Order: sequence, then C-alpha cells, then structure tokens
Amino acid sequence: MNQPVKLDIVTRRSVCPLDCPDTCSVLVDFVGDRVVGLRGDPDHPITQGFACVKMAKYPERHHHPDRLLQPMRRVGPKGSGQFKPIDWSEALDLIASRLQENRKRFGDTSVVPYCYAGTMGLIQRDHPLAFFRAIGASELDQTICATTASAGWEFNYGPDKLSVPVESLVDSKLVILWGINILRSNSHLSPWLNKARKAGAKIVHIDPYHNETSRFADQHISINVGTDAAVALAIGAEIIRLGLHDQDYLTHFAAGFEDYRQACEQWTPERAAELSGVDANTIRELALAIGTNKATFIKVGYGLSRNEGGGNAVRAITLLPALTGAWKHRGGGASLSYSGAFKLNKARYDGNHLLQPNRPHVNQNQLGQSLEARKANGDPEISTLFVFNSNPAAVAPDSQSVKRGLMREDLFTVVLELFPTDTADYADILLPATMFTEHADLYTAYGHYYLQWAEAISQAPPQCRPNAWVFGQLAERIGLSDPVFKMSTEELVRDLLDTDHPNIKGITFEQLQADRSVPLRLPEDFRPYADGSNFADKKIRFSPAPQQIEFKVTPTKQYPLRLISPPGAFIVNTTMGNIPSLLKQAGGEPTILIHPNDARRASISDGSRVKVSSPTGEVHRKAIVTTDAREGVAIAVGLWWPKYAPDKRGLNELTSQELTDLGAGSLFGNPVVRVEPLA
Ligand SMILES: Nc1nc2c(c(=O)[nH]1)N[C@H]1C(S)=C(S)[C@@H](COP(=O)(O)OP(=O)(O)OC[C@H]3O[C@@H](n4cnc5c(=O)[nH]c(N)nc54)[C@H](O)[C@@H]3O)O[C@H]1N2
Ligand SMILES: Nc1nc2c(c(=O)[nH]1)N[C@H]1C(S)=C(S)[C@@H](COP(=O)(O)OP(=O)(O)OC[C@H]3O[C@@H](n4cnc5c(=O)[nH]c(N)nc54)[C@H](O)[C@@H]3O)O[C@H]1N2
Ligand SMILES: [Mo]
Repeated sequence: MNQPVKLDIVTRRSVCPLDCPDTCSVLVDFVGDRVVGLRGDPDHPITQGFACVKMAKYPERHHHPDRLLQPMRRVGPKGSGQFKPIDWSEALDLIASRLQENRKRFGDTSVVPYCYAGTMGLIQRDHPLAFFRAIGASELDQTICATTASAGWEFNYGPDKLSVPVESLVDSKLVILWGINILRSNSHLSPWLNKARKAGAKIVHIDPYHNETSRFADQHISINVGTDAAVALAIGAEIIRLGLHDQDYLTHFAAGFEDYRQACEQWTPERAAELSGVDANTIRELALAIGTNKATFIKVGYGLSRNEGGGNAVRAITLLPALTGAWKHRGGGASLSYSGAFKLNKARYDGNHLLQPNRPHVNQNQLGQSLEARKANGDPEISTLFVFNSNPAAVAPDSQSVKRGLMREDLFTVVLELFPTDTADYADILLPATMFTEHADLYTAYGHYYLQWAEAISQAPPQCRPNAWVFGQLAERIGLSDPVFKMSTEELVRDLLDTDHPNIKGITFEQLQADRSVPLRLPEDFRPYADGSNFADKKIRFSPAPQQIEFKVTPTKQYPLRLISPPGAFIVNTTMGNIPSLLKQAGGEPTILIHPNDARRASISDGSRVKVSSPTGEVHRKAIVTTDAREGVAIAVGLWWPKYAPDKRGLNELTSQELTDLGAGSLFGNPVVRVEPLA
C-alpha cells in the first residue's frame, strides 16, 4: 500500500456565500496559500458535515485561471470583452468623474445599481446601496427571485416570513414538498426529513418535473405548471366538507374565512383535476391526509411562483396549515423562508436613512426596457449602471432587450465581478472583487435560524477589493460625508446587532467571533403561528381569497409547450457556471428535457440538437427525451453562461419582462415555446 503523502493542511472555518437556503458553515482546507478542499462543518447543526456537489468543487473556483485580477478599461466595442489594465486610482477617478458628469447632465436618478445575491453576506451585498441612496439614484426593486412568493406569504401572515424550525421537522407526520427540488436546492433539509420518515412520516412531492426529490419522496404528484392554486383550493374545499378544519383556531385567528370558503367551493376535485392534471382521487386522498395529520408540514418552493398566478398559488398553498390548525402542532405548519426572524437593526447599514423621497424605481425584471427607455427630449432614463453581485446579461428576463440596453453608446457601465461573465463583457470599467474567503461578513439565512460570522481566511490577490471598499472609495472621491461610509465591517455588524428585539438582543459581536454560528434567541420549541403574536393584524388574512389566476400566456399551436427553468444541480444561478469539472458533470452542454409524446409530435429524437423558440427569442439546445418532463412541459435545467452555450445564447432569450400577479416578480416559469429539430 502507498503511504499517503503528508501535507500540512490548515483548516479554517467560513460560511458559504451562495444564494441558497442552507447557508452552510464550511471548513476550507489550505496548504500554504492554496485552497485544497471545502467540506461541510460537522459541528454545525444544519450543515451536518456535508457540502453540496457545487461547493465541493470550490478550490477550482478559487484558483480559476480566469479570475479578474486588476481594474480594466474597455478598449474594444461594447460587449466584446476587450479591456486594458489600469490602476485603481485611475479607475476610481474615471468612474467618479463620469458619474458626476452624468448626474449633472441627466439627473441623479439616471444612476442605478443592479445587484442581487452573488454573495449573501450582508455587508458586501447590501452596504453598497448606501452609496446610491446618498446620491439620490433610482431605487432598484430586487424582484428577480423571491418577491412574488414573499408577497403571497406576507398577504396571509404579515410581513415577517417565519417557518417551522428545521429541528422540529422530525416530528412532522406528513411532509409535502410543493414545487421544490430540495435534494438540489435545499439539500440540508433531507437529513431531517429522513428522521421524520423513520418516525413514520410520509413525504409527498408535487412538481411537473420528476427529479431526484420525486425519487426521494414516497409519492410524486405530477402537476401542470401554474395550476397549484386550483389544487390547493380543492384540497381546502375537501377539508371543509369533511369537517377536518380547526374551527377553534380559525375563530381566533382567521379574518375573512367565509370568503375563502366560498372560493374553495368553486373547486371540486374534478374541476381542479381537469385543469391541473392531478387525479381527482389523488386530490381527495391528499386532503384527507392533510386534514387528519395535524402535524403536516408544507415546504413551498419559489419555483411555482414564477408565473402569472404565482403569488395566488403561494397564498392558496400556505393557507392550508392555517385551515387545519397545523401551526399549533410541533412539526406542523409551512415554510417558505426563515428570514423574518433575523430582526437586525437595518436602519443604517444599507443607507435606509439616506433614502431620498420620490425616487423612481427600476424593477430588476425590466432592466432591458429601463435601459432602452428615453425621455421626451431623447435623453436616456438611465445614464449610469453599476453592476455587482449579479450577472444580468444572463439572469435577467428578455436578454435581447437587456443586450440592446447594455450596447447603448451613451450608457456608462461599471461592473464589479470575480470573473469575466457575459455581463462583464459589456463593462466600460471592469473591477476585480474579492471572494468570500477574502473578506469578513455576516450571514443570515432563509433556510434556518442561525446567524453566522465569517472572518477573512485567505489573502486576496493584490488588486482585488471588497465591494464595500470600492463604494467607500467612491464616496470619498465625490465627497459624501455620512459616517456610514467610514464604518468598518466590524462597526457595521455591531450596528446591525444593536437592537432590543428579543430574537437578537444579547447576541454580541464577540460571541459571533468566538462561536461563528449563533442560534437566534427564539422561544424553546418555536411555533411561529400557533397563536396570534406574529400576524400582521393578529389575524391570518383569508380575504380576499386566493384565486386560480387565468393566464394570459397559454400554449398555442405555434408554441405548444410551457417552459420552466428550475435550478441545475451543478450551478447556482450562473455562479459556478465556469467550473470545467462541474460543466462536465452537468453533461457538457445545456439541455432541454421533453416528454416522449411531445418529442414524437415534434419529430425530435433523444440527444439531437433542437431549436427552442418563444415569442421573444430562440436558443439551440440538446434534447433529452424523458418522462421526467411532464407532457406539455419543456424543462431547461440550470442557467448556463450564454458564452459557453454552443449557440452563445442564454435561456433568458426566451423569457419576457411581464410581471407576476403579486410582488412584481419575474415570469421565468411562464413562457410558451416550440421545440423543433435544428435544420
Ligand atoms: N443547486 C442549486 N441550488 C440552488 C439554486 C441553483 O441554481 N442551483 N438556486 C438558488 C436560488 S437563487 C433559489 S431562489 C432557490 C430556488 O429554489 P426553489 O425555486 O424554491 O426550488 P427549486 O429547487 O428551484 O424547485 C423549483 C421546482 O419547482 C418546480 N415547478 C416549476 N413550476 C411549477 C409549478 O407551476 N408548480 C409546481 N408545483 N412546481 C413547479 C420545478 O420543476 C422545480 O422542481 O434555490 C437556490 N438553490
Ligand atoms: N430563466 C431563468 N432566469 C433566472 C432564474 C430562473 O429560474 N430562470 N432564476 C432567477 C433567480 S432565482 C435568481 S436569484 C437570479 C440570480 O441572479 P444573480 O444574483 O445575478 O446570480 P448569479 O448568476 O449567480 O450571479 C452572481 C454574480 O455575483 C458574482 N459575485 C459573487 N460574489 C461576489 C462579490 O463578493 N462581489 C462581487 N462584486 N461579485 C460577486 C458572481 O461571480 C456571479 O457572477 O437569477 C434569476 N434568473
Ligand atoms: Mo433565487
């Protein structure tokens, strides 16, 4: 046997920065300056010692040869990705002078940030917004992901999104994974569900895509896209008909129940079955199971909210545990997000106090039309765009429109990035950012109740800078005087902790430094909605009742399939989309899954190249013919970098800038498409 080579491995603790509910505590292994491994922290109660397939490849990302290492100025045409290195002081001077010129000429509101969740660290994610608020820029509505589902939840329960603690799930008797592929996008929930199952719980998955979570579950219920509200209302009707609702709970906590009851009555199992494709008896059985298992837990995903009726669907689904009083029972209730419990003092860190009245808003899902918009005198609405923590050329809807906007000669674009993304190619000034191991930050979570602190654990390349540093420098250059721009990360975090809210009060910076992960100070056996204390008006809003929204965009002869684009296993949005080993694992090229019957009708064979077109654009993909896709649904898994797709086009060529029913969210799960052989 070979003796293992002995290396001096030093292990340091950090927090995964990806936009994922699990927000893992991770252990990063170094040999000297080299990152050689990343593992889940075995001592963290939620991470439980395992990292996902993506982050396990983190060393490859850390040492990627394409990492941006110095500030650069565009020398080729926009979009060409041709740059020449400049130094930081030149870059910052150029930005500051062009910014001031554009503010003077086109107004403060012609400046807009475009940022989202490249890192979930609060300081590097949100603190830069203070800069834009101080200069009176347009406000960015960060609607690209969660606002529709959040609006649905908040409509019912009030502004704080609270969930059944992960630790209580072991006592669930029935688990419904509704429109979420937890094995892929919330994998650290699975150990808890396995424990619940050992103790007798049944696990049901409701999704048009038969995936690893369907196989993990005891039952998969396939459903037509965008019909969840009808099914949930029919379940509600059955529960009421059988008298399995919790009258006492409703008497105390429901507002407008009669309205809801009437809305449910319109949905017999048969009618819901016809629309949704879910068998009427399956709906009846599910209603009986939910009505009789008081500790039913419903995990609702964001995927089902990305269509015209998404907000109403989330409302209809998440009223079910209120109907049965499940919230009173340990392990019963629902979960969308845990974020509402992180009651930090957010008054200052992101410049809320600097926000000027009457700022126009730019909806993140309408970046294209905002960039293309002009005033009556021909001036652009947007003169200056700062992109950081986001890759809009790939992730924003209607890429053609986004690209037309980014190509504008009179647009000044600054991109702060780690890698040469498709968006970076459009920058006038491209700046190199630091990675999560290279800066300290504070992390909340949307899949558990632990607040976490990560120190910088590795040296950044000499010219890379944290987002907060960049905007601090710009603030200084243009003379912004608010003290918030001088605050260090530690000072900002101390400010965030400075609150009397019982969930936070008593958690100190020193404790975070020592423990890294600190549970929120929630009551023992926390049941957020067992009584009225967390509802907006002490009541759950059943009225106006959620509806099954009638879609404007429906399949036609020309575009017979509905397209959805759920997360891929190997990338998170477009992050990790340039890691060769992961791209290989993902099959080497982007694909589209279609059902054998749809494939036959369109004369498509498995493995062939196809043209996928929608009313907004077209892409070319490899077809995978499989019953994992529901008939009538085309599934494009994972957002490939457009430049790495064989046709150099991204999936959002096919999506539109129209918005959802609640929360002004995106319609990523809404387009209708035609799939045909590529000539
Ligand atoms: N590996 C991986 N993990 C991720 C991400 C990633 O890209 N990759 N992205 C992260 C981000 S930003 C987010 S917001 C979350 C997303 O997480 P979620 O959207 O909450 O969950 P997903 O796993 O995307 O599950 C979406 C599921 O909804 C299904 N679906 C689509 N339309 C409908 C519908 O109308 N009805 C029903 N019942 N189901 C429907 C899809 O087929 C898919 O299986 O995941 C995060 N985690
Ligand atoms: N068709 C379709 N489109 C979608 C979706 C879909 O389901 N279908 N999902 C949508 C969803 S759920 C979301 S959340 C959005 C996500 O959209 P984005 O938030 O834009 O997510 P990413 O594509 O991962 O891009 C994040 C970028 O931030 C960079 N980054 C990471 N850390 C840092 C840092 O510290 N500083 C700086 N400056 N940059 C950093 C990364 O390198 C990466 O390029 O996409 C949406 N787009
Ligand atoms: Mo997201």
